[in-house]
Amino acid sequence: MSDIESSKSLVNDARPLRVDQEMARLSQDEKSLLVHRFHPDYKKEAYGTLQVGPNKGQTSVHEVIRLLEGKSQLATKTVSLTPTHEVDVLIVGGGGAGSTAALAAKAAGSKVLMATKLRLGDSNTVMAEGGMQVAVSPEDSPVRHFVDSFKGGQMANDRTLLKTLVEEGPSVAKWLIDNGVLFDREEDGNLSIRSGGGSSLPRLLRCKDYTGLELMRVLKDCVLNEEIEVLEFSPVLELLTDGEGTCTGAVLKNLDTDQLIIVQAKTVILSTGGIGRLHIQGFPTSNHYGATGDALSMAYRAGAELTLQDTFQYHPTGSVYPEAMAGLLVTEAIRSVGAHLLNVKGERFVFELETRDAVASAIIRECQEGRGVETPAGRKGVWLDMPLVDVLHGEGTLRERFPNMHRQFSKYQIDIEKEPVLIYPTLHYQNGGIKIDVDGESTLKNLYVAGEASGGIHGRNRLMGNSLLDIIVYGKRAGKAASKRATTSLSKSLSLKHLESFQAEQKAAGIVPEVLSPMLFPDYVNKD
Ligand code: MEZ
Repeated sequence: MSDIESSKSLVNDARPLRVDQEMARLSQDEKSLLVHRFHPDYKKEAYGTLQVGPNKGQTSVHEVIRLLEGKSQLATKTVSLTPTHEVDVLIVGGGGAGSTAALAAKAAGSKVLMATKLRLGDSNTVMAEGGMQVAVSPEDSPVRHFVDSFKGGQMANDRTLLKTLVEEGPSVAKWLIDNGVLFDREEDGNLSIRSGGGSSLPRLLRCKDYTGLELMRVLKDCVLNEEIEVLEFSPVLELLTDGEGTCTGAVLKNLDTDQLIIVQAKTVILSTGGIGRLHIQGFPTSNHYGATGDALSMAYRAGAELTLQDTFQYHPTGSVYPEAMAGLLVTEAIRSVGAHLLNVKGERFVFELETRDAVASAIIRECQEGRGVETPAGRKGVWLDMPLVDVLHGEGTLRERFPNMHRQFSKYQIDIEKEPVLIYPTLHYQNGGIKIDVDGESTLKNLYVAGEASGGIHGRNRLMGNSLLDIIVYGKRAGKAASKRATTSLSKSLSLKHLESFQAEQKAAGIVPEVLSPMLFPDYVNKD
């Protein structure tokens, strides 16, 4: 029997003995020690210092620095800035945050244009599985939600942003339900809620294991029903400013024709999602192909400050086997209903619902210290014992509650009802991003940001389910505020002066850009 098969047998054989096994929780000191030793955010050699721009002198990982200090897609082009579109609010990004912002801006009376790199809905939102945190149960409260998220975020969260997030949770959940989102319900009709890592009470609303897909189904319908104009396959290459610190529009590219599109906008909302496809420190990712951090580089060049740009979330349970599924998300919700994590000897080594930074660190520790399992492709991982869920909750539970997981693995002849799967942390989320205020406005006037591209809400470690909440709460706030500002905004001149200044700063610092930014697609994508 191969090593992998004999290790799997240890997990299968000991399953009945583990049913009632208690696992000690980490003390705050133990957790801090573990994270500082093993979490990728603390790997010094992965980090460098920004030499130009609003965050000059601060650190981030080399991949993000390369992007921020990259070469503009317009660097060698002479661009005519005569507008082809004139709108009140331009929304960049077609996922959950962008769609919500567009709906809010339209409802507030603005002329809205959405532009998206791929198609409406192609985004990380549709890949969100496990749920959305909202304090709706009688025992719960926004205060409790705040405390859990603040502790989870290593107390680095912007308190005002977080307070607003948790307080507006119940009303946005109602808005989603009113618009048609089918959250799971109990037999008595009440909303069904589940636990997540780092939460003191069950607080997750969910739609089986495809919550984001269900949200996006409804949001997309709403955008289409409202007849909001959407330019698909039209990424933004550069923002436009009046040259005096106010955003006035953007330069887009039609991917079919390669033609540039010039949009004059009274306000712009960036909602282009995260950076998973930068594969920071060589990690695989759970993210969508479009997650190349586009907003970060264009906003940075235009003068918007970033915050917490040095911290990333490595979701503890990314698939590592089969190779074709490397990086794919195995939802935390499976651990929240009892699945165990086990090393090569079939031993549990961490309480599975510690915060993600701690669980990911513990898995990395097991693998670094020789207690991981090696896949045929040479990756390391540990077991996630999914069949235990059916033992704990009754046969058929996995199939009923996690149809997406069941289908994904069965494509490769892996039956999650019968055998454990191999997992390892996968790059999942940028904890930081473009600094915003409570209306989503960045430090560049008239430039708003919503969703994962923004930073501050989640501190140094986001709790499960807070990102689906974030995209709706801050999508709405940014849409509303950008629409209001559009009624008073007078700035109309369109220039790329900020880009020229940034390039001059790069030259003075001796930077030779290594990559095109925004990069738009990872370099391994077949663009045909
Ligand atoms: O918020 C998330 O990242 C999430 C719900 C992920 C998951 O494990 O399902």
